Formats: sequence, C-alpha cells, structure tokens
Amino acid sequence: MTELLLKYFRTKQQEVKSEKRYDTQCPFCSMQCKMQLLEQSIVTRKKYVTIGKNNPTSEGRLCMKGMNAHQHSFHNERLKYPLLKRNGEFVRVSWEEALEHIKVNFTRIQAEDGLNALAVYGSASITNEEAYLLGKFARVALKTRYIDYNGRLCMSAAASAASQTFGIDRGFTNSLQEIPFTRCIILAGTNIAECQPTIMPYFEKAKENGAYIIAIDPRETATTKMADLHLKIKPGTDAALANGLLKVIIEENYLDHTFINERVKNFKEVKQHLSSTNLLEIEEITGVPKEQIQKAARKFGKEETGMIFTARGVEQHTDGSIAVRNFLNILVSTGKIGKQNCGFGAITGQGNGQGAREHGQKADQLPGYRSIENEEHRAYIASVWGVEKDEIPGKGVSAFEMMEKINDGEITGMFLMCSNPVVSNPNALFVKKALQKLKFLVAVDLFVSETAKLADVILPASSYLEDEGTMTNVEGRVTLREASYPCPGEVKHDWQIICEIARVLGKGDYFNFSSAEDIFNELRVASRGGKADYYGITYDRLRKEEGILWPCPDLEHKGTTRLFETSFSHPDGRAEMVAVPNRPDPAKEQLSVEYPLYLTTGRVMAHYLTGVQTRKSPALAARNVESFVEIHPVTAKKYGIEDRSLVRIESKRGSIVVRSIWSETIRQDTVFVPFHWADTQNVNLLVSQDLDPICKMPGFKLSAVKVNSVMDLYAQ
Ligand SMILES: Nc1nc2c(c(=O)[nH]1)N[C@H]1C(S)=C(S)[C@@H](COP(=O)(O)OP(=O)(O)OC[C@H]3O[C@@H](n4cnc5c(=O)[nH]c(N)nc54)[C@H](O)[C@@H]3O)O[C@H]1N2
Ligand SMILES: Nc1nc2c(c(=O)[nH]1)N[C@H]1C(S)=C(S)[C@@H](COP(=O)(O)OP(=O)(O)OC[C@H]3O[C@@H](n4cnc5c(=O)[nH]c(N)nc54)[C@H](O)[C@@H]3O)O[C@H]1N2
Ligand code: SF4
Ligand SMILES: [Mo]
Repeated sequence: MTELLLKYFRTKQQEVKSEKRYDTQCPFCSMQCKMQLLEQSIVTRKKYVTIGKNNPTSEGRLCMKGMNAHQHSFHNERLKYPLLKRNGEFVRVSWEEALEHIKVNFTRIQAEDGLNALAVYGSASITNEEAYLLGKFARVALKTRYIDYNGRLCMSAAASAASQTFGIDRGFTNSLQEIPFTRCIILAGTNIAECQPTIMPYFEKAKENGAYIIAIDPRETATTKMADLHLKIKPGTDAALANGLLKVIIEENYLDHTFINERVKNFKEVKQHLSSTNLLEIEEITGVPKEQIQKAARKFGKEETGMIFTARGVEQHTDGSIAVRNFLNILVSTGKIGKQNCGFGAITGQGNGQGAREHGQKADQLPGYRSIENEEHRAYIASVWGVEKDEIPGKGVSAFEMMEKINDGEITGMFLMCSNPVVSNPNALFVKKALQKLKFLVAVDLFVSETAKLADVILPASSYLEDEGTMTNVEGRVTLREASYPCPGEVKHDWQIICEIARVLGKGDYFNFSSAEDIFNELRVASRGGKADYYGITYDRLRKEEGILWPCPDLEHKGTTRLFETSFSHPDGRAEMVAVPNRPDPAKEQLSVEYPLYLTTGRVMAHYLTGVQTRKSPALAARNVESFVEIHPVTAKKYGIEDRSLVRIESKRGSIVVRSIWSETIRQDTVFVPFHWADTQNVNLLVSQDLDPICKMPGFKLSAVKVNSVMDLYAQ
C-alpha cells in the first residue's frame, strides 16, 4: 500500500468518533449467516459496515447480500408509521386508528361472509415465534380455517417427499460438517453458488478431498462449473432421469441389500416397475445421453459414501414432490442415508424456510409438525392454547388456492404478513386481479411492496436488525437472532402486531406476550412430543451452544445432528420407496408450434426473491439493474434476437419484456429469466397456475413460451 493510501486510512480511522456493534443474522437465505452491524459515528455522519461472525454453519463468512443488507433497512422508503388508504391515497395514521379500522373491518367481514371469509397469508422470512403465533392467531383469534404461507411456493415439494419417504421432514439429514468427507455428491436443480454462497467451502473441501460431483441443471451455472459431470437436463424431466440412474444402480447391483431388507419398503415394486423402461427412452425424455446417465449412476453407486441435494429446480414442478421421491429412492436403495457422510439435503430457501414450516402456518398443520386432522394432536394443542379442541378450525387450502377462493368471492378479507404474492405467485395477473376484489386487505411489510400497494392498511414491521427471535437454518439448526437495533419511527415487531390485533379483537388473553422469548417458551411446550420437538431448546442454551439441531426433546438432550441412524420416522421404522412414472404429470405444458421454447425461472446472486429489499440496496441493484433472459445464441439468431436487446417473451398467460443475454451454456430449447423484478418484467405473468396435486407446488420451472425481438415488433 502506498504511503498516501496509508495516510488516508489513518486519517479516516481518527475520524471515527465512536462505534456501536449490533449482533444479528442475515435477513436473506437459509444459511442464516451470523453477522454484526458496525455503526460508526464519523464527524458529520454515520457509517455502516456489516461483518461476519463466527458460528458453526457459515463459519464467519458473508456473501454480498449479507454485507449490504443494512442498505435496505436504512433506506428512506422504509415504512415507519401505519398507513391507511383514503380515497385511493395512503395517509399516515396512528396505531390506535389503524387497529380500530382493522377491528371494524375484520368483524364486519366475518359477520357478513362467515368466519372463513378472512384468510391469513404468512411467510418463512419471519421468526419461529412469529410463525407459531400467526398460526395460533388464525385459529384462535380469527377462528378461520384459511391460513397458508409463501413456503408453499418454496419447500412444499421437498417437505412432502421427505415426509412420505422418511416419515419426517428436516431439510438436511446431517450437519454441514460431514459434506467435506463424502465421496460422491449429486446436486439436482440447485444453484448453491449463487443462492447459498457461504455453503460453498463445504463442497469445495469435498472436492479437494477427492469427491466426485454430479450437477443436474438445464444451464451452466457457477455451481455446475464445480461439478465433474454436468447433466444438462431438459426442464421438468428429473423424475425420468432419476429412473435412469436407479435402473443402472439396480441392474449393475450397486445396492445395499442388507439395508433394503432391514430398513426399506417397496423395493421390489420399484425394481419391477423399472424393468419396463429403458435408457434410450429416458435419454429421449431428458435430453441427457445414456452414457452420461450410466456414468453418473456408476460413480454414485460404487462409492462407499454419497449425498444427494435437491432444490427448486427439481421441486418447483407440477410433479416436483414425486421427482424428489425418486432421488430418495436412489439414496435408500444404495443405503446412503442414516450413516456418517451419507444423507439427503433439500436445500432450504428462505431464512426460516425450515422453522416456519413446522409450527402451524400450513393449512393442515399444528405446531411441532402436528396434523390439524388428528384428534389427539388437536386435543394437545387445544390444551396448550387454553381452548376447546372443537374450537380449532379444520384444514384450509394452499397459498395459491386461497387466491382462487378470493377470486371466487369465498374469501373476502386477508391478513398478509411478509410476502409479496403479486410478484411471487404464478399467473401473477390473475392474482393481482383477485386481490383487488378483496373487501379488505392488511399488509405487514417493511416497504410499500407491489402487493402492499393494493392494501387498505399497511402496518410497518421491524427488520432483521431490530427483531429478536429464533430461525431454523439450512441444517435444521435452531439459532437465536439477537437483534437489538432500535426500531425506527413507530415500527413494531411482527409478533407485537399480531398480539395487538388479537387484543383489539378481544382475544388479548391468548396473546399476552412481552418478548419473543416468552412466545418461544410456549412454542417449546406446543412442539413437545411432536415430530419437530423443540422442548429442550431454550434461549440460554442457544446462546451457550451456538444453535441446536432439532429434534431436542428435553433439556439434557444435545440435539440431533444426524437423522435416521437406527430407524426412519414412520411407525414401522422403514423408509418408503415408490415407483415413479417417467412422466408423472402427463398434462404438463408441452412445447408447440406456437410456443416452441421452455422457460425456466430462478435467481441471481445479488437479488432476493421479489426484489423488494435488494432492489433498494444500491450496491446490489448495481449488479443487476434490470431483469434479463438467458438465451442460446443459436436460438437467439433463429428468432432474430441480438445480444443485449429487448425481447418480448409470451406464454398462454401473458407477456413480459426483458433484455437478452446470449449464453452458449444454456440448452438451445430453454430460456431462463430470474423472478426478482415486477410489473412488465414480472416473469410470473407467464407461469401457469397448475399445481402439484400432492403438495400444491406451482410449476415455476416450466412454461412453454415464444420469444420475439421487440425491434421486430415495432417494425411491423
Ligand atoms: N441470491 C439469492 N439467493 C437465494 C434466493 C434469492 O432469491 N436470491 N432465494 C432463497 C430461496 S427462498 C430459495 S427457495 C433458494 C432457491 O435456490 P435454488 O433452487 O438453488 O435456486 P433457483 O435459481 O430457483 O433454481 C436452481 C437451479 O435450478 C435450475 N433448473 C431450472 N429448471 C430445472 C429443472 O427442470 N430441473 C433441474 N434439475 N434444474 C432446473 C435452474 O437453472 C437453477 O440454476 O435460494 C435462496 N437463496
Ligand atoms: N417464477 C418464480 N416464482 C417464484 C419462485 C421461482 O423460483 N420462480 N420461487 C418461489 C419461492 S422459492 C419463494 S420463497 C417465493 C417468495 O416470494 P415472496 O413471499 O413474495 O417473498 P419476498 O419477495 O421475500 O417478499 C417478502 C415481503 O416481505 C417484506 N419483508 C421482509 N422482511 C420482513 C419482515 O421481517 N417482516 C415483514 N412483515 N415483512 C418483511 C419484504 O419487504 C417483501 O415485500 O417466491 C416464489 N416465486
Ligand atoms: S444471503 Fe445467505 S449466504 Fe449470503 S450472507 Fe445472507 S445468509 Fe449468508
Ligand atoms: Mo424459496
């Protein structure tokens, strides 16, 4: 460093008058990297820097999103007061007025249209305490059956696959510490390098130790570049590809017969089913050459240890849950589960994607992964909540199905916390029009998101810097986010907002909490004896032990690092295999003369989900200021599309305009568009509303589209 630079930094350091440090965790992905915000008072202003903090999961690392997260939190458009829509304009009101307005309208709607006319839409970006409370709020304060959350669009396929095969759903069956020591890794439809960047060193170490990595993705990504073998699959055909792998594994006998005999069900049926398919047929369906399928199967089969990871690329299809189950078939038939350095990971998405799916935000679920349809479960939770068993409403419907019920006029009011469905739901125009039909919509957010714009009341929530609570990360590790930055303006925590509304509705006695820890202590009891048992976890322990992996049934229990060592979680202790057709959903959208290309969607490193937060961060927005379509040059030329030019993409549902990026590394029959942008760049205007019948996941990763150069359209 030059003298001049050194002098500059020395002077800069002297300018710092004081420094405060605030602990927190990143508000974005499931790595939940622990970090500290440094607030430095300099002579004339405050300066903010975010640094990583050591912990067992991210080991002190941060990616660019974490480092810049404070930029959206301090953005001047951050909501600081409740807003009420009057004559089409939002005006500032007091909390009293906002709460009174909510009370009057919630009461009116339920009196006019019935208790179930009011719905709750939650999120996996809120804490465990808030997710738990939201479920209780719907059932006890509003007495509605309709509650579901954005995790339905995220983890539902993986969750139902794991529940069906293993009998329990925890995203990763092991801790990350085992990844470096496994010998073969399958990464199916996951782009960890951009979506969970701080996880990468675990995989890089595995590679250094000689592991063989197989990636399955229609595009080359920063993740597939790490792989030894990249299977460039046709979108939506993972179920067939897994059949191909399984067929080779069975025919060439890479099976663990003892494991199958003692711990697995339905192996014979699967074997029998596969005898009627052949690799050429699978090559034809998936676009992956037969030799590559054989090579992948042999590598995985021959190694002593192996792990399979899936993410939304496999899961976000109308047959996503059964496709995941077929990857689990591979794992259990080779006995690569429940042992050291062997296991499954459905890479969790949102910060609390794991915890928020365990404690009652799902339409059919009660805390601790209990079922709302099981009489014993209902009775137990009723006793914790101090209500009668029969007062707890029945099962509701999934997130998108609630939108359909709004459209049909069955649901007329909604309480929306921490989600932006106008951008994130499939068939976005349908969703927007449906939400506009509501008599009353309350949105709780940090900003006036595209959905909050449609609300009658917007309530300002606290951010990751301010809101303390627990988050369950990618490993299934419950962590304590110790946030203590003062709330700006009149902002309240999500849990406080829930309690306040319950209070004005006359249900305050059930929501008498004065801290997140208070709520957690009730959650512990509510989860006790359930599959996701948190009873043994306390805030004190979380501080001392740097997080605990559930299940943790009592205070002496260390937590569960590796699942299924002696038994799976079905009553008979066995894993359940299932025969999967090559085309599980024959009605899946097909290419046609009019719509000749596959569209798949996903993410880029710098942006997060619908972009409401990251588009407000200058450092992140600068990386990608607008959306784009990744397209192969051969395809682009066929349709007269130049590099970096505007393209209109059209499906049966609608059209968007985005800029082209030529890429030699994507399949020629496929284009890719990220979903972080709204309005005319909202790719969900194109996506179909068909759902996976088992888990109700939309098919975000497959639509049939056509592309046109915008210049040509103007020239016409
Ligand atoms: N930077 C960033 N990180 C994030 C997020 C974010 O928005 N931005 N979101 C977080 C959340 S909530 C989630 S759920 C996760 C998502 O994490 P991922 O699931 O890893 O992310 P995606 O980009 O949606 O999809 C992963 C890959 O699937 C591929 N793919 C598309 N179609 C198919 C297919 O049919 N089969 C196969 N095998 N692959 C296919 C895509 O090309 C893409 O590279 O990321 C989390 N982390
Ligand atoms: N085409 C396509 N669509 C997809 C996907 C895809 O891959 N392709 N992926 C799907 C997936 S995996 C997901 S997870 C969904 C997510 O989609 P959404 O549920 O819409 O998620 P976000 O964009 O994070 O919206 C969160 C909103 O809550 C606000 N917010 C942030 N933190 C807080 C908080 O602490 N409290 C409150 N009250 N508000 C807060 C933010 O400002 C933002 O407006 O999108 C799905 N949609
Ligand atoms: S986005 Fe994910 S990997 Fe990046 S800092 Fe945040 S939690 Fe860590
Ligand atoms: Mo997600």
